[in-house]
Amino acid sequence: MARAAEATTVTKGTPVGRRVFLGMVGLAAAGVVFGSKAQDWLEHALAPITSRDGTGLSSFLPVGRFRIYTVTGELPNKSEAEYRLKVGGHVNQPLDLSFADLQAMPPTNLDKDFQCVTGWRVHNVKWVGVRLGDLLTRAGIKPGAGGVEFHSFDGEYTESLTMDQALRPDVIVAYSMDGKTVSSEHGGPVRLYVAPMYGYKSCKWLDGINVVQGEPQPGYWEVRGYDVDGWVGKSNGRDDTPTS
Ligand SMILES: Nc1nc2c(c(=O)[nH]1)N[C@H]1C(S)=C(S)[C@@H](COP(=O)(O)O)O[C@H]1N2
Ligand SMILES: [Mo]
Repeated sequence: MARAAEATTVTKGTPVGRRVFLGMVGLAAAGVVFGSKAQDWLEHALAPITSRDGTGLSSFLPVGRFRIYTVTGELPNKSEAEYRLKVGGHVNQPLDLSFADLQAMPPTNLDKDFQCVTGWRVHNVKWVGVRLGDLLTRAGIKPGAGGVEFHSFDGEYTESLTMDQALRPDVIVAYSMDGKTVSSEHGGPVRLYVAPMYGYKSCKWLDGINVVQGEPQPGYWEVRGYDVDGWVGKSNGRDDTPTS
């Protein structure tokens, strides 16, 4: 049962790190001084430390639309200027791309839902990015490539897709969300967005794409019991209506 799997993984979640927590307490004080705008931001920022669920930390407070998850307890931060994305492994031409390089490629827009396996869903998020398939084509997939592994600059999170999944038109390397560069809390400046699958497939703070021969390694939550094929409505024992 999905419930049992979630209950098991809860104990393995990592709370927000002490450093981040203390930083937010400092900002709480600032919120008192600077008024409601800072306070709004703060509620949003503090929300992740208020509770935990199956794939991360979440909140009983209204936190706007998304819950912010980070398995390391940190929110890594990279500017657009310092950001790099490496595409390598079983390819003809490894790539080392800047944020501007990504923006110079043909953009793909997806207006779609974002659904976490723990049950929350955000409707109609406006994503812009580069098709993962376009990046892989640019790098040149060598014969025998079976899948793709993703790495995060949080140093811990990983994900994977089969090659068939990776080449779908609704899988993008996203640099914009709801009209702005993907924010640090949402895994920016660049994250993966796998529209047809649960949120855990959408690796935040993406900095590496590794094409492998044969089967890719299962990702962070997959070694902890979640399905590798994370289709919305058709995995993890859930019966959600899939994203349109
Ligand atoms: N690097 C990293 N990526 C991650 C996660 C994470 O903890 N770390 N959590 C995953 C899960 S379970 C979900 S539901 C989404 C949450 O995205 P959000 O924090 O932007 O709401 O990110 C996914 N990608
Ligand atoms: Mo999730």
